[in-house]
Amino acid sequence: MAGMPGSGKGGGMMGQWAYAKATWQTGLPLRRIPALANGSPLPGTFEGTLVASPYSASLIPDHATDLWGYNDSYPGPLIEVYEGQHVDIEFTNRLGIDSTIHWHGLAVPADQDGSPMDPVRPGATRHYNFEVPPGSAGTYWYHPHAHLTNTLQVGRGLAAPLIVRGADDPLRMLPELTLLVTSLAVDGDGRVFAGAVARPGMPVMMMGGVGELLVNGQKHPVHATTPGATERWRVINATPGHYLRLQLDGHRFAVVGTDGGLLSEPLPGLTEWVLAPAQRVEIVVTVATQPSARFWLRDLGQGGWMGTGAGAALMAIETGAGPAQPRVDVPAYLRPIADIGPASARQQIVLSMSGMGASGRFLINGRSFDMNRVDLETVVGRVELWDLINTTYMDHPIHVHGTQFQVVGRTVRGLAAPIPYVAWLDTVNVPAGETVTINIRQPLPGKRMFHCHILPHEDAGMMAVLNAFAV
Ligand SMILES: [Cu+2]
Repeated sequence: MAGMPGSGKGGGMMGQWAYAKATWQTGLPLRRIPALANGSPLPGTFEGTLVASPYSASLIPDHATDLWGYNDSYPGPLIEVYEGQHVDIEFTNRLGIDSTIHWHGLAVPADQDGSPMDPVRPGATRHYNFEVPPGSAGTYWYHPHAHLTNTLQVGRGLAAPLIVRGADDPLRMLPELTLLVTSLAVDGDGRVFAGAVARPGMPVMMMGGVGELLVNGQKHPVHATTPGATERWRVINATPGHYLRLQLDGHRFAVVGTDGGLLSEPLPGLTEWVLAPAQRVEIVVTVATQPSARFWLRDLGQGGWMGTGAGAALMAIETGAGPAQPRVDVPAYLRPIADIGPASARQQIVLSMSGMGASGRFLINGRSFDMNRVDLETVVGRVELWDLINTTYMDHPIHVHGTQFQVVGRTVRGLAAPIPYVAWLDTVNVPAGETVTINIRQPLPGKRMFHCHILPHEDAGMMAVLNAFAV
């Protein structure tokens, strides 16, 4: 499969994947994603307006590209809120098909979480209202969660960052970058390659691997910094299904946070980090002290079905003129992460596939998604062990709505593998043939989706309904 998706070479059974790739402008200064304005004068409230609509974007020289965006931007506006704040987002859908906004990773009430059960019809407006949960400071994102069309909607540009800030941030002294990674297949005339976003059937298994990897909507942007600077980067994998294996040329970095915010202690000295589709990571980087140096943030490629195989450059970092910044040490201790166990119930979630080619389906516990069926039941607040059992030959990043969970076990070829650190996640990669065990609880009542976040897999059935009962 190496080099096949988006390689631009036609012919053979994979000819349907060929498109004449656009020549992107590269080397532009890294764009900072503009923040959505808060329309409320009250400090405890955030009020904003989002409109999802088709619009004409300038992505490649001399051609317009028809994207779908929030407020005509790619990526959509950054929402920055505070723990405990009341959020009121007025959302208008001008896409011509049902849409929603899902607040990925935040424990908001089920009827405010943009599930496919609550579609916003074409032309309609609704308000999303929720409190930002205490203790949720971290890096999130928002995107549509409409029935059967998520690959289309996210793949056409509907994705944006959401940052929750807390009152007490041990890393507040560091300058920050938010890096939202998307993939987009655009041809030489500026058109979005339809095969990458809208084709049902067999190709859905590979859709996530099609297209250019972009950072904040740019190909190979340049982040200008200063020699020796220590920075905090929030990286969001907003691709429809591409695993990122992040590496920084000649540098080690510390991971300080995951989906649900900071770790208890930094993981220093890392050379790479795999970020599954929909996951986030916060890293602290101290760049080289030499002036006028240039190096790259790369995706090394995960191989297999959903990766690029070969590595791809994402963003250049330039140190510029000196003098070198003084060294900044990351605190050895960041915040407490409570052990949410012990569990009082256990559930099995089996991931499988049926059929091949255009009739192939992706299944959870033997069934394809039906929003009129409840697949799993829980009780609000009850801690459960979930065994996520992947019987397929592909990895699946499993996302559970409405909560953050902790990985407590992993089984590789029948043997238990160690879990090296405790972290809050809302999306966990379940490697092919392996079992991942999580500790999980739903803090709020209602029906929640859980699903594979390779969006073509989700659209092809790998999603189920969890109902949490209040007691
Ligand atoms: Cu999957």
